[in-house]
Amino acid sequence: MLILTTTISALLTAQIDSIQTHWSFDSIQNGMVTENSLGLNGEIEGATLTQGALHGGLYFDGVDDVVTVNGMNAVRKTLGSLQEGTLSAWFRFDHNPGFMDIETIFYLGCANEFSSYGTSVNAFELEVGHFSAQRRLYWTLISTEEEQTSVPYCWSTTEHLNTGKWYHVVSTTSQELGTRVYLNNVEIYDSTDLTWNFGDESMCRFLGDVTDQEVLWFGKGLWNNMHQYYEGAIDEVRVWSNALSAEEVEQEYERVASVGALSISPKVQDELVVQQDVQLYGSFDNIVKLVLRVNDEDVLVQQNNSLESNWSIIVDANALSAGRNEVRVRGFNAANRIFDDSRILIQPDLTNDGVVDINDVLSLLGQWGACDCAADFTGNGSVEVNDLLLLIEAWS
Ligand SMILES: [Ca+2]
Ligand SMILES: [Ca+2]
Ligand SMILES: [Ca+2]
Repeated sequence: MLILTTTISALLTAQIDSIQTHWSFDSIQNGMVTENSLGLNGEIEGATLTQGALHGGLYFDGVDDVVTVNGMNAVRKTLGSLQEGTLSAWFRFDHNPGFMDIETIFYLGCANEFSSYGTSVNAFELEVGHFSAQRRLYWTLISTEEEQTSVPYCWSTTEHLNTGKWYHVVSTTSQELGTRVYLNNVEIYDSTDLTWNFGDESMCRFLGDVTDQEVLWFGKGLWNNMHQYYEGAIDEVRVWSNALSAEEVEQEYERVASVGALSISPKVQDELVVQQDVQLYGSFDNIVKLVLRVNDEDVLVQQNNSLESNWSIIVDANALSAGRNEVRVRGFNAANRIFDDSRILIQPDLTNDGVVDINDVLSLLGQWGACDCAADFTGNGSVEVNDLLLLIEAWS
């Protein structure tokens, strides 16, 4: 036990020492997002606070929103000098890039100079899209020496990613191990899920390889001879000065993926007799998507952008069958983990004609006795006097 504890604390210490920067995007203060380890704070233009992968994140509108890191001298002396390291980010892009269209998550490079291909002349950029690449994710180093633009290093995902969905990407690079890429905590390899467009996995290239470090942006990049803006959300961007191990990548993933909670308010009874639409409500934490499920079928799916700790949702009476319905409210976090709670909603209108009357009583009497049927409102396996009492109480 002692050895284990010592090992864990040694690992933690090693990890903390290696952290360079962390943009949590948890809050915006005076138009700025703070970066606590090196003070590489970002100036917000347009981007707004939204529910991110871990608590607050930034939403970019795809028109003119960007975050620009202040203090490029500090950037150049720290991140900009790294020859080895790790980049990690959570993102959700909401726009499917067209031809010569990109969605840039992270950009370090020149501010306004274009190559003959219409790209930046000098940059390291993490983006979705490319020439006609559509929804593939790229991590690309573009380098121009005098007249010659070259791309020494560029990987992309082989598969297209999806709009409206959160992803976690990590790219590590070191002289010893070359480059390793993880998507949602799964290492992806060349020739199956990863494509090396330029360079290969044995190569080590990092931010120190960008020769022209004029700007560090989130949500903006250079492509097609213009500035291009990101539409969607970005959160928890981190850069380390060393290549994280697979275990450390997992820790970073779990730091976000393990967080979430959802419950229906204890004020809502366990079993409710309902004839009309009913509002369920409760509290939650770190939920990006809410799903209302009635009897194992999803009847409502909605993205959550709110950072409030309370939620509410209307259950449409038409979604309920006669008798007992299991109504489950499921919250998904950015890693697609589910946090949920449920109630039983009892619809007493057995004849499904919008009123509870003598016909429902007759229907109930017709199912009297042991049965697994709609009229067993109490769910005890038989239709008897308690079920009749519930029906009479709901008489309209
Ligand atoms: Ca965050
Ligand atoms: Ca009826
Ligand atoms: Ca019963």
